[in-house]
Amino acid sequence: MTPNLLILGGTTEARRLCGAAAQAGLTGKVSMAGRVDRPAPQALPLRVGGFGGVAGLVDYLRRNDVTHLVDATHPFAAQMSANAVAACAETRVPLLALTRAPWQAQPGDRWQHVPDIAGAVAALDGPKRRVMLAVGRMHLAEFSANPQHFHLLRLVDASDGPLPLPDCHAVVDRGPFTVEGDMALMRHHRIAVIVAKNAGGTGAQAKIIAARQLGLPVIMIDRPAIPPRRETHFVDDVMRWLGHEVTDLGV
Ligand code: 3Y8
Ligand code: NAP
Repeated sequence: MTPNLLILGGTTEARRLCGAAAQAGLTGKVSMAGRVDRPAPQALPLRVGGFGGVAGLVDYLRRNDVTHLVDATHPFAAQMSANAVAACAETRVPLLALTRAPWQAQPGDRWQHVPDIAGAVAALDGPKRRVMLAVGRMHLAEFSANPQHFHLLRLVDASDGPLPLPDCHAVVDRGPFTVEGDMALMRHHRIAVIVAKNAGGTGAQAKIIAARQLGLPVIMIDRPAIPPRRETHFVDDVMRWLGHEVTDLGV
């Protein structure tokens, strides 16, 4: 059966998979939620916006004769991933997740693991500190529980309204980031602690290496639970799963 692929995207790995699939001449689309103003260009046609829950995704899969679903979303996109498991169980469309291993603490890392955003907020209770919040925009308001801190924020898009934190500075930038750039940012703003999601992969890893080199503590937010599904960390595995013999895909 000639694959008709749907990739749930929004990550570096999803973009690379789109490149491999396009290079192999496969038919398919990549999907994003529409969280940012200008999504990065993708090598497959892009659809943007929610599907409308599990039922909406079931309907989409059927109406578009999707033969294979690859969930290449970010590990914190737990709702999307759970919906994909449920929709593929209902439609029997084969599902494969393209994921990246969580970061593991290395010698020199000063990590404090917390289970979720609320745990990160609680870990910041205490006297004024200079905090780098490298967790995006969607959960900023939760950190207003500690207004005494200075917060350095990094956002993909400039905020269209006042930020929910009284003493903060927002850097508008999208990854992948560099260690040198993140070390300079931390030094310039005299950062004392970094808050990070355990995204894994390389696109957000610069701040973790920068913190290690500067000897700074990291409040590391562990990943949310996702229902079990078939997974791989490798684009080549996905291409083989799609019945495409892997050549030198150069990705
Ligand atoms: C819309 C689509 C590529 C993909 C790039 C990766 C790497 C750079 C690092 C920091 C951490 C953060 C954030 C981050 C990274 C990659 C990858 C990754 C973290 C884009 C993109 C979309 C989003 C959504 C955005 C979230 C936000 C999270 C910023 C594209 C650029 C913090 C996650 O303003 C908002 O509403 C932003 C929302 C979800 C998390 C949040 O809570 O705010 N990603 N990021 C996707 C969609 O609409 O479906 O334009 O590429 C993709 C990327 N962001 O092509 O190389 O693969 O993870 N994204 C985190 O990891 O903590 C930044 O600053 O150090
Ligand atoms: P989420 O909380 O798991 O999803 C919430 C809802 O957003 C989903 O139920 C779905 O709406 C819609 N959605 C999410 N991803 C989608 C996609 N790829 N295509 C179409 N609809 C999607 O997801 P999130 O954490 O907001 O992440 C949204 C997007 O940003 C994902 O593409 C993810 O890969 C990317 N991203 C997220 C993070 C992060 O830190 N969360 C980091 C980097 C990139 P319906 O129920 O209506 O279908």
